[in-house]
Amino acid sequence: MTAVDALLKIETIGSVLTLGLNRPHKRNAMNDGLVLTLQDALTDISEAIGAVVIHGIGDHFSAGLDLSELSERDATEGLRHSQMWHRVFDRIQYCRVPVIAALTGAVIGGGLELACAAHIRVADPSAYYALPEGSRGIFVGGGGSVRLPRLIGVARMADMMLTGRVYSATEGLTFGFSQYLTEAGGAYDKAMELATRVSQNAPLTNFAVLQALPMIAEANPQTGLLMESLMATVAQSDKEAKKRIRDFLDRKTAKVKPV
Ligand code: 1HE
Repeated sequence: MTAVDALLKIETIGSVLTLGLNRPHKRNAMNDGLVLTLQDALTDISEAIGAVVIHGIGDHFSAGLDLSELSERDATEGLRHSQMWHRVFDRIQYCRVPVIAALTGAVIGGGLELACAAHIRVADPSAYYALPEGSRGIFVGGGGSVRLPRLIGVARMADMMLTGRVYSATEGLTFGFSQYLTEAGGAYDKAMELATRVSQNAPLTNFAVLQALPMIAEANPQTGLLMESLMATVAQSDKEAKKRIRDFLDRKTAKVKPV
C-alpha cells in the first residue's frame, strides 16, 4: 500500500473517480495528510472523468478534524490550517465535474463540512450529523458556517453547535443535510448510480449548474437574471445541446417519466 492509499483510496470506475477516506481505525478523522491528498486527487482531474464520488472506508464517513493534530497549534497556525481546508473544499465545490458524497455513520464536524462542499449528498440510514465543536471549545473551520446554513438554516446549525444536537439520517433528509436516503448499506451504490448518470450530461450544463447556479442564487435578482440569460444563451448555442434536443424531437431519447 502506498502512502496515498493509506489515507485515500483512489479508483477510477468507468467515468467516475472515487475517493475513499481511508482511516477507518480513526473513523476517517481528517489529518493534514488526508486533506492534502484530497487536494492532489482533485487537481487536474482527467478529461475522461465525468463525476467524483467521495465516501468513507469502513462504517463512518468522517469523524471530522483529527483532534490529535489540534492540540499544539497556535493562532497563526490555526488560521493557516482553516484556510488550507477552505482551499481544498473549494476545489470540491468548484470542481469541473459534479461531486457526490456517500454518507454513512458519523458525519461529524469537518466531515459534515466536507460533505457540504459536495454537490449531491446520499445517505444511508446509519448516517448521523453532529457539530461537537461547541463542546470541544472550537469553531467550524472548513467552510461549514458558509455552506451548512445554506442547506439547513442558521438556527438549526446554531442549535447543533450550542447543544450538541445530533440529527439522524431520516431527519437529515427532511432538513436538507442530504438529498437522498437509501436502504441500509446503499449509499455508495446510489452515489455511483447518480455519478454515472450526471457524467453523461452535456459538459456545459454541468458547468452551468456547478459554477453559475450558486453564483446566480446569491446575486441580487437583476444581476442573477442577466447572468441566467447569458448562461442560457451559451448553453443552448452549444452543438451538444442542439444534438440532444434534435434527438428528443426525433424520439430517440427517453421521456421524463412520472415517479
Ligand atoms: C479520532 C477522532 C477525531 C475518532 N480525531 N481521533 N470530531 C469529534 O469531536 C468526533 C470525535 N469522535 C467521536 O465522537 C467518536 O470517535 C465517533 C462517534 C466518531 C465513533 O465512535 P466509536 O466508538 O466508533 O470509535 P472511538 O473508539 O471513539 O474511536 C476510534 C479511534 O478513532 C480512537 O482512537 P484510538 O487510538 O483510541 O483507537 C479515537 O480517538 C479516534 N478518533 N474520532 C482524532 N475526530 C476544520 S475544523 C473542523 C472541526 C471538527 O471537525 S470538530 C469535530 C471533531
